[in-house]
Amino acid sequence: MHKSGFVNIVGNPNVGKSTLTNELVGEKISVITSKAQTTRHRIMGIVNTEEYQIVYSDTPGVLRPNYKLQESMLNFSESALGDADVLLYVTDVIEKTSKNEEFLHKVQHMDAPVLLLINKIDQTNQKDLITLIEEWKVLLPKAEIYPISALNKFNIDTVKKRILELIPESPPYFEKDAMTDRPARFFVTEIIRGRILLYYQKEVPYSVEVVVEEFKEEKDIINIRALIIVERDSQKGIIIGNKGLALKKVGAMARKDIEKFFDKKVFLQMFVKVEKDWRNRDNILRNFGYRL
Ligand code: GDP
Ligand code: K
Ligand code: MG
Repeated sequence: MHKSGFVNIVGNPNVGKSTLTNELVGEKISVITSKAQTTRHRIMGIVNTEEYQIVYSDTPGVLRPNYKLQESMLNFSESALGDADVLLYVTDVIEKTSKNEEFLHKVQHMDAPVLLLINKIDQTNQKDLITLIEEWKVLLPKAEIYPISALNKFNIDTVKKRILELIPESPPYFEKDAMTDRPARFFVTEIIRGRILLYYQKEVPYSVEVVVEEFKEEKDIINIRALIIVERDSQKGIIIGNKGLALKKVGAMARKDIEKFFDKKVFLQMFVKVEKDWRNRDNILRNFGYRL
């Protein structure tokens, strides 16, 4: 008997969805930062054993769209409700109870089992946690509730065990040696974007998209050429920085991350280009892989 299923991870920005995904998958497939909107796509990570194949999907945080880009991000989250065999709704002790009632309503009325994971319990005390659990029982009565700490790996094994019980008998959906549905280039863009989010202040990093123009793997080195797309000339200046110093620093950090990810030496070149108002332009968003 072989089990196989889709386990989809949704919730508000910054509650720890990507940290949890990496913990469940056992690989760093999703970029984690303390900034909201780090994850823009739906990213799958696949766990294989002889007996089962679990396909985890990390999604962008559920937020009210201000840009076409954010509409697409919300689409990724809503589509994750549709094809889940198990839904992991992640919240944390900081956001208390969720603000997005519309999304919660959809979660409450879906067919698949829902595990409500209250993350970051390292940041609270038992009394507050119990109060929070009581509030969630009212908001999502159908969900099973698990307090966890993705960062400290607390209670993750319990959640894994429960997931395994819940996924159905089924042949595998992907090759048994697949680790993700994403090509190598995708991880490069995500890693660079993660570094940009951490390095620059305020709005600038959110108006950035990264395109990998070249990814050439040779015996001892991977040659990568990446384009950083911004919306305005002023942003281009900020990204590059005085005498190119900012871009150099970000490039060095991103290169190290990429080397770690692929376990190989990397030569990384980065260029900056202005595409006016790309976050609102359909054709550009499509080219970047967003579904509209
Ligand atoms: P996402 O936006 O929901 O994907 O959240 P991330 O996984 O990117 O995490 C957002 C921030 O929360 C990061 O700074 C994480 O290190 C932090 N974080 C995630 N899990 C925990 C946890 O269990 N405890 C604490 N204290 N911080 C956490
Ligand atoms: K985040
Ligand atoms: Mg994320």
